[in-house]
Amino acid sequence: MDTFTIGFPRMGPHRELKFALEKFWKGALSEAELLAAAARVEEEAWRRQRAAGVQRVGLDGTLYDQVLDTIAWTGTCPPRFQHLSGLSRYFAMARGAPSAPALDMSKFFSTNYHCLIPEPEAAPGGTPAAPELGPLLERLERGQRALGAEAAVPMVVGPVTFALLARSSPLPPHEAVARLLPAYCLLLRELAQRRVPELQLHEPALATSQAAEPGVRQAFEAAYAELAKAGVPLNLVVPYADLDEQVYPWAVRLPVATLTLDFLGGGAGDCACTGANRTLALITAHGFPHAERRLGAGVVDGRSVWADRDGTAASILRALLHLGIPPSRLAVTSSVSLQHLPYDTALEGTHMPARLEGRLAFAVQKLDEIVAAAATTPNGGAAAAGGQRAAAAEVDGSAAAAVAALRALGPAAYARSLPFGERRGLQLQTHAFPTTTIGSFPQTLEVRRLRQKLKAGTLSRAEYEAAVSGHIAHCVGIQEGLGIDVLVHGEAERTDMVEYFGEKLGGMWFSAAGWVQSYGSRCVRPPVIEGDIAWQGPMTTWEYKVAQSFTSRPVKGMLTGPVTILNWSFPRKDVSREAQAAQLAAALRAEVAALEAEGCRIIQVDEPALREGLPLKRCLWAPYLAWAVDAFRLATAVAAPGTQVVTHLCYSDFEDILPAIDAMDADVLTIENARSGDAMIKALVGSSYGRDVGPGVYDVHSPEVPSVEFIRSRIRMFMASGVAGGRADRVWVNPDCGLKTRGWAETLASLRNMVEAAAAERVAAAGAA
Ligand code: THG
Ligand code: ZN
Repeated sequence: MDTFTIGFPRMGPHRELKFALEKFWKGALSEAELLAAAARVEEEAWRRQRAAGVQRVGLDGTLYDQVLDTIAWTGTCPPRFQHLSGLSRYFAMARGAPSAPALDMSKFFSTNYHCLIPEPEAAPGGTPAAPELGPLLERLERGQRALGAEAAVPMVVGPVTFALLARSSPLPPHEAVARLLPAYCLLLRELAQRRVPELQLHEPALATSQAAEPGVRQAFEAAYAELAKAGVPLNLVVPYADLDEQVYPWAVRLPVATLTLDFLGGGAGDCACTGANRTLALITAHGFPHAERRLGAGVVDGRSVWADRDGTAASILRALLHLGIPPSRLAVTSSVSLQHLPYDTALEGTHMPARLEGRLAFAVQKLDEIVAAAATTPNGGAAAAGGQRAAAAEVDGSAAAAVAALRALGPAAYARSLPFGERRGLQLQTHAFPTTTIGSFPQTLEVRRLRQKLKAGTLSRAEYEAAVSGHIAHCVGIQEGLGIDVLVHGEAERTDMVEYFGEKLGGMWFSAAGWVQSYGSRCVRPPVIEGDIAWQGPMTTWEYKVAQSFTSRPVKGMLTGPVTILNWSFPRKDVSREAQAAQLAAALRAEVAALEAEGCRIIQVDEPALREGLPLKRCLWAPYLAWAVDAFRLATAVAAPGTQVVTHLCYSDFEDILPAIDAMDADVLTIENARSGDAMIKALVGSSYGRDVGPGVYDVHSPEVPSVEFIRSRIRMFMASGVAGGRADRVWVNPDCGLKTRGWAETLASLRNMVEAAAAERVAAAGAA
């Protein structure tokens, strides 16, 4: 069996590309220096893959995002950037330029990676400009030099996925795709002259429910018929999920040389143990036309950091061999691009605890798994490194007992003791248009240094706490001075909303160097859930108490919800995600109770990642949403009826999961709103949702300070819409989230206007009443 790769971490082992990019943006690095740094990172990654024994290396690499690259090379740059050129245009599309706001960003399928959203229809006349193949061909040349022509495989986002990512397109899919085809055909003509073994076309859209729509099938069939004519062998790569039952039969007949399928992914972060992936079952039921197509078998788990010690990859390959697919027609790869994994476990050095030694596999280790799996024979071979131990034995803890204990809590644990209509009157009463913020305040260099010094041991815990108290006092004082109604402590002690809790909970491990690209130069270090989650004592009560001691106004408790912690972590493989969410929920439930015991009467539990956990297939949404909502309810229902439970959602559109949001039964829903054009307001008004709402009144990420009049117009719009039953005391006035990314000066100016606007509307409403 051959081996190939479909993507690798792009930042470099030490995030070299991140630092080069950020220097370049600051003007401290020339364009040539940036390109040289990027080339070094790419070429090191390719060489590592080849050195591991991979036969064909997908030439992954991007300065920001592969979808942005596709916008650039297909000539579909929107007109507002067309006065720019080259790299300044490229980065302007990602980051914005004066009078040319950046492209929208969105979660890439079911991952925590964000891509930019194309706007191909915005091209003048809808026709793309001339393709710009320079950077792509230059990368290919470097790849061929580094690896030899037979091992260097160019990769691009496929035309249908690219067209469907452009959500606003008014065109039917096949027309949208047809406009892009000339660019792809030109690329193929160029590649035909450059001795490439094949072109990888990544089409995750083929694994979504949308692929079952007739228009999308038509788009795929027309596009691939056209692309096949160029004579370059095509490898159609379909990561992130299995194919729909109706899609599989026609998808395997698309005229490509290799069809690469994901044998492991179902929902986000799903592991093989959930059985959600049906690729093997589809091949068993419908066969695979191996005489005409090679099967790229994505059997090494590209979404999980756990090593394949139970030999899952080999057992899938063995099953394929038994189905009669000859080894010469099988090629082994990862289920999804390895870009979603940290680079190399070896970088952890002595930070890696003995108990995890050999049990984790980051991208470099996954290469060994790919190569080892390719040695599988029908009756053996490729016993996974470490033998045939069952995955269940991999993790300590008594998961089954823990899950049983949670079940034993019974339905009462999932329901507030009074319905909203009865409990709302027992909760905080303020006045019309109460004001608050979403939680974080500016994270200055000084605050970040404090945390670093504590970690490095150059600051004692007492000194650290004294300094953090000072920051909290400052933050509370500012909010009092501004006249905000419900205060927050400002989160000076938190780096990341998941990391902070993960470090305090039992059962989670944090790598030292396990960075994963989130978007552009930004990275996250997702924790590894390695055992049963345990609440080991209060995590946030100290900060709450400090903040409350400085004010007589109510201070909100601030927690990250169970679903978000799960979705931004690497889950364990021996227990379902549902069970892990329930364990996290039980831990957060203890924290909610601890905050209440300290007198906290408003508790916010953020769930920004609720939506990204949705499986790609709509038919799998309901079970996911059921346990996700249950986890939130388990975490929060312990609150007394007089305690107000707030939740906060952002980063995506929630219109299509409103019933689930309603079922969370939070007393207040705050939502990022400014950039979504009030879509959520309209959807809420049209739904049965009847509780308090706090739509962001201004976009925190814009450098402009919103005027009082602007914010008043937002409040009037909310009231006119009839959201929250048109009750002014249930329409909260808050900014969007993300104040931690801003400076104090703009934060103060904006919040001052926000409070003034709420006060003015309050007076106006009282006058009208
Ligand atoms: N935490 C986690 N995942 C997330 C977010 C988060 N995923 C979605 C969204 N938020 C992604 N947004 C960001 C925003 C900023 C950064 C990363 C993801 C960021 N990272 C620093 C960097 O790359 O320099 C990390 C530096 C550090 O922590 O030392 O700025 O909020 N888990
Ligand atoms: Zn948010």
